Amino acid sequence: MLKLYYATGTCALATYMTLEEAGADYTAERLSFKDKQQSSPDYLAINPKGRVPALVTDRGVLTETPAMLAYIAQIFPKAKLAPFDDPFDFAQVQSFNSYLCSTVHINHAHKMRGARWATEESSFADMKVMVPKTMAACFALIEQKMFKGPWVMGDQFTICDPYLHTLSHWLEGDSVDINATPKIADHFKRMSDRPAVRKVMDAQKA
Ligand SMILES: N[C@@H](CCC(=O)N[C@@H](CS)C(=O)NCC(=O)O)C(=O)O
Repeated sequence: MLKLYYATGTCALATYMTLEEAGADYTAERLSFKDKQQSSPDYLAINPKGRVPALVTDRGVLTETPAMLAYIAQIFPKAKLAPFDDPFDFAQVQSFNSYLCSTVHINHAHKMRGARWATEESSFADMKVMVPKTMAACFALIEQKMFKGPWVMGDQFTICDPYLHTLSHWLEGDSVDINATPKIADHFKRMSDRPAVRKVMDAQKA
């Protein structure tokens, strides 16, 4: 059985929601960032990167959200979470998720994780100032150039949707008004009503 390691409010929720959408048989274990469980020897033995998500499979541990989402879509083909029959369409899915992973997520991380890139307090403060600007710019680009509607990739719900929804949750804390991007605001509402998403959000509160 699959086992997901996650933490509340993190990018790992995209994988959690995707497991639910796929109807997967899995367990989920929550780590406490407050207690720095992601850096504990036990967890580092599972994921030496010290980050969530990590997905334990019968073939070994997977990390990196875009890889995990594509894996889940492939092992649960009946859920039709990615267009594997069309190389170009699937490349667009990967392109979108790679942008979230490599650009949007990294911009957001400059608010809390400045110590990854600098040592001076003034550098941390400077990085934090940029977060509302860089996040707003990324979401404006997604809204205007990438989001097809009604789902990210058009009519078909894909692994891009839980991932976008997860990062959309960060906007308020990053002082970005989601209503400045009406298509993404509407996507956020529709995603929030999905049973899979509700289940994951409720599990976080438990
Ligand atoms: N590229 C990774 C990023 C994973 C990542 O940075 N996760 C954050 C939570 S959103 C984390 O575990 N942070 C803990 C830390 O930095 O100590 C992915 O997309 O899966």
